[in-house]
Amino acid sequence: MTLLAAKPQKVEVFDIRHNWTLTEVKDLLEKPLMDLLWKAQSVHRSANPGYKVQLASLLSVKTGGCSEDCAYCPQSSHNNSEVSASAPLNIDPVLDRAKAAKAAGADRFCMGWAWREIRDGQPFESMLEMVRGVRALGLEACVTAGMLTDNQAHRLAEAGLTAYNHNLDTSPENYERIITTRTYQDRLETLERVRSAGISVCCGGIIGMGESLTDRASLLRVLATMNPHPESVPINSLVAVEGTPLENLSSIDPLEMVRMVATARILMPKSRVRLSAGREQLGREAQVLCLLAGADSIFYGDTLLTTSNPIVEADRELLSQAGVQVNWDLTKDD
Ligand code: SAM
Ligand code: DTB
Ligand code: SF4
Repeated sequence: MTLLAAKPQKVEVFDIRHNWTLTEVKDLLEKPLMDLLWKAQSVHRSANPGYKVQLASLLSVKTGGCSEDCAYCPQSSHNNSEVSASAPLNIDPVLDRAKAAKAAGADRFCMGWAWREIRDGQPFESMLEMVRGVRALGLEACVTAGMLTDNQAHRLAEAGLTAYNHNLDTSPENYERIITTRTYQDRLETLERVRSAGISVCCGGIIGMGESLTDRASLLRVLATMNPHPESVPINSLVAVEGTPLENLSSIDPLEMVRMVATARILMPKSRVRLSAGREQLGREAQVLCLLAGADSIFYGDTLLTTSNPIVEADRELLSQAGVQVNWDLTKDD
């Protein structure tokens, strides 16, 4: 008779919860850093084994001249940055950029329009064509273009759109200090339309805009009490652009980014937590700590929308030094 050794039970160290309280989130954000990192690591390794990092490339299809008054944004016509309104890119140049992103190893191609909302008409038809083209290349496609209608969301879904990015940016309490031309509720309703159309939700925010720790906790609580959680959660730190009302804010302490990422990972174990704008200010070691804390996606490519991002060679080196896998065999399907 052969005795079989008892199979070790896999211990799950995470819960998918949608009832996080503000106090719980604040307690996580304020934990001793070593304890926070340990917890985030345990959750991440258990929920997403394999340390795979998704590479998302960004392209601004329609730049500048936006009617919203987002205080951080160089593309708002209310601000006096050097970014001016330009005509949208045509379909072919966008698809050429998508091909180049694929050749450089990107998994997802994200396209941005500096619009308050999508309007029906030729630019929207072109957006649909771009989505179909990106998908035909075998890349995930993401669009960020402001508010949309149910019908537009369904048409984007039909075109094969993988995800729609629409950020909450900050807490409900801090929101009116940052944007006055649309409400938090408008944003939540846009996200609901995206979700109902069967498109993955990409939703996160920005730190370093003068918000309190409670504001950061409150933003994370709104995200983590969504059911389901957003499939992607971009965590940006403010890129303070000259000519915007926030131009004089100083950079955050990089460890605050680490804390934000770690807390997002614990709250939303299976979401992709994307280390987004502001990586140039973070430095190599802080970025590695963010990966350790559970960041499993980055924006990859020399530019974000209108500002710069680390060059791809530097990112390749960073990821290889960190020993994480980039993502040609991704198993997540967000
Ligand atoms: N107009 C669309 C919208 O607002 O949804 C799409 C483009 S908008 C530029 C996308 C997101 O980029 C914003 O919601 C914000 O979170 C982020 N963002 C814009 N400017 C930024 C900055 N200077 N620093 C950090 N994040 C920024
Ligand atoms: C997100 O959360 N960050 C990206 C993407 N989604 C669209 C945009 C960052 C923009 C940073 C400022 C700029 O380059 O204009
Ligand atoms: Fe317009 Fe989006 Fe910039 Fe706000 S963040 S000003 S909506 S482009």
